[in-house]
Amino acid sequence: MTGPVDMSQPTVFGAAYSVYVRTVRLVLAEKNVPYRLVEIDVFGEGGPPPEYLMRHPFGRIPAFEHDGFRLYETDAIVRYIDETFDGPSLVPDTSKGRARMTQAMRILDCYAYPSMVWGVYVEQVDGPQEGRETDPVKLDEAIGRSRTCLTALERLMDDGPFLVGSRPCLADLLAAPMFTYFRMAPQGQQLLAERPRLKSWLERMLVRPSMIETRWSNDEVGS
Ligand SMILES: N[C@@H](CCC(=O)N[C@@H](CS)C(=O)NCC(=O)O)C(=O)O
Repeated sequence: MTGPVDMSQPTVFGAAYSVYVRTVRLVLAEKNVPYRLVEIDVFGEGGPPPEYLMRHPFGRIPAFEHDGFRLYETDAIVRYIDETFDGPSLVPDTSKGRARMTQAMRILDCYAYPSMVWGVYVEQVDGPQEGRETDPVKLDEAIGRSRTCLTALERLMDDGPFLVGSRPCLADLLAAPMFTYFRMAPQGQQLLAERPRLKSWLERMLVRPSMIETRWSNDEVGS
C-alpha cells in the first residue's frame, strides 16, 4: 500500500520479505488501517542506510511512525496499533488469555525465529540459493529446537482454532510469517506434517486476506 504522503497515515519502514515487517503489516491490514511502506533493505550491501539508524539504532526492520510518534520493536508497534486504531481487537479478552498471548510471542521471538527461520529455512533454502552449502550439523540442531517450539505452541493452543482461543490475536500474526518461511523448507514441511493442529492453523492463516495482501513470494502457496 503506497501512495501520496498523508502524515496521519502510519508509515512502516522495512522490506516485504521480513518476518517482523510482515507482522506489522498484517496487524494494520486486520485492523483495516491504510499505511505507507517505505522500503529499507537491511541485508543490502553496506547494511541499512545510515540515516535509518536515527529511527532504529540497532539497524533492524521494522521501524514505524504515526503522527510524529516514532517506534521500533515489533511487539511495541503492534500493541500500539491495536490500542490506537478501531477495528477488531487483536488481544484476548481475559488476563489469562493475554498472558498466554505474551507467552506465545516470547516463544516465537526468542526460540522460533532463530531456529525455524534462520536455523531451518535459511540453512536449507536461502543459503543454498545464495551459494552457501547447508551445514548438516547446524540444520540438525535447528530441527531439534524447532520441534521443541512446535510442541510448546501446540500445547498452548488447546483446541484452537487459533493460537490463543477462538479468534486471531497478535501471536497468530507474529507466528504466521515465521511458519510461512519454515514451511518452504523441506524439513519444515515434514515437521509440520507431524503436527496436524498447527498445520491446519497455518492453512487457516494463509487464506486470510491480510496474508494474501502481504504475500511476497509465490513459494508460500501450494505446498
Ligand atoms: N526485535 C526486533 C527484531 C527485528 C528483526 O530481527 N528484523 C530482521 C528482519 S526480519 C532484521 O532486521 N534483521 C537484520 C539483521 O539481523 O541485521 C523486532 O521485534 O522488531
